[in-house]
Amino acid sequence: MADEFDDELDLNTLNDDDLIDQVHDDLYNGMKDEIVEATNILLGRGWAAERVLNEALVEGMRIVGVDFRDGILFVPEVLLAANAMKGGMEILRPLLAEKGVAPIGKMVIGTVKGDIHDIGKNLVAMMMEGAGFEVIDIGINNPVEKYLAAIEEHRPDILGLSALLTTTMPYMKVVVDTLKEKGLRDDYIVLVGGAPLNEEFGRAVGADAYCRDAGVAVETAKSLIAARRNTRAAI
Ligand code: B1M
Repeated sequence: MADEFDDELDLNTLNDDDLIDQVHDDLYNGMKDEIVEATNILLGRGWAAERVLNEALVEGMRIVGVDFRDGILFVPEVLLAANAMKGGMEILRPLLAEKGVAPIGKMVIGTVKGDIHDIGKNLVAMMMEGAGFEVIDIGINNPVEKYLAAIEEHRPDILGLSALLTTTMPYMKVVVDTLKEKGLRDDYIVLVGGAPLNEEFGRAVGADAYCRDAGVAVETAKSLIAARRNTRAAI
């Protein structure tokens, strides 16, 4: 009698190209155990951690991000994909740290004072990590002092602010204005997001950009960091 597990795909039997395609599919479907297994197989075949990260995991999450942006995937699926990605990242992180592979950028992110919503922020943090950023998540209900302490400690490229309430979103301006008062505003790319915000609000509080969702946050972060580095290189 055929065992029900006979039909399961043995990832070890796939060649590298097929295994990478499978990783993209498994990420898309939020299959954490398979991602962990494939990550270990690729490393076992002599792939460098950075190559596994970029070709397997980051590329897979890029596809997830595109379909999330286009309304093909929804929040629960993206959370599952991000969770699966984390499984692979847990294996790769110490290897990448050993080799000193630089993240493509660093972000401090937190929900503003008075606001305890964190599902969207967590999703942004996970997608940013998936895209190769180092993310320092300072949690919820953050007064401006918490943001200041975090940027002083971690020196990020990006400060991300999240708010879900119409009563807390104005606090983003307090944070940006405090950065200005302290002469720190131009040291950081400030990105804001949250369901009640829009482009106009982002401009009004003095952010560099409003991000409609986690996919947009990743793309915006990448392009603003690249633009900033090009400007610095030209000076
Ligand atoms: Co609250 N809540 N809630 N809530 N809650 C809303 C936001 C609300 C719209 C519900 C409603 O009335 N229809 C309403 C706000 C109304 C308003 O302000 N006009 C509301 C309210 C009123 C409240 C309380 C005041 C209720 C009460 O106690 N009377 C209270 C406030 C507590 C507080 O914060 N002080 C409250 C509490 C809660 C729970 C604790 C029960 C829970 C939060 C659990 C948690 O987060 N751990 C909760 C929830 C779950 C919601 C809803 C249902 C869902 C929010 C969510 O997680 N969405 C929400 C109604 C709704 O939005 N449908 C609601 C999914 C998430 C993935 O989307 O957060 O928008 P979102 O994030 C997106 C983008 O916005 C963007 O990317 C994310 C991913 O694509 N984004 C960023 C977000 N942050 C970003 C940061 C960036 C970039 C992009 O930085 C770079």
